[in-house]
Amino acid sequence: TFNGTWKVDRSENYEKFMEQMGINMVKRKLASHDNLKIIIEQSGDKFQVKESSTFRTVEINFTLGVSFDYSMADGTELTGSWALEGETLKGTFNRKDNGKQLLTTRIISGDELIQSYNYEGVDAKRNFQAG
Ligand code: MYR
Repeated sequence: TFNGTWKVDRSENYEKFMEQMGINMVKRKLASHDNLKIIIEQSGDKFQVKESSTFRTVEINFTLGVSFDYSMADGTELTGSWALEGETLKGTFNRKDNGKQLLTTRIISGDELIQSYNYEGVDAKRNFQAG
């Protein structure tokens, strides 16, 4: 289950990923220490995600397989959906400004939640711990 409170512990290649996303250096520096916390509550195919960070607090509600809009902390807008494939949540999103695809996954591995990100050939990963 993905349910729980997850706090980011460490990131791999996240700055390169943000750079590929076109996020400027000042914002990248801030975002690499964003203390991101997500609280996930799944019930059936419906998810509620409460996201909080040094930037903002937002609540996102979505249903597996159903497209929704999501604004990134810097205002970049995405549209897309999550699907469950086996034990892996797979997110397929497109930027509204340029149509390019952002792929992301969430898996539980041991006591961590690992989220991967891919945009235009650059992969990154963030590991979250229960907290
Ligand atoms: C959620 O399930 O948390 C809401 C939907 C998330 C959409 C995809 C998240 C990608 C976030 C990318 C952050 C990028 C910083 C450059």
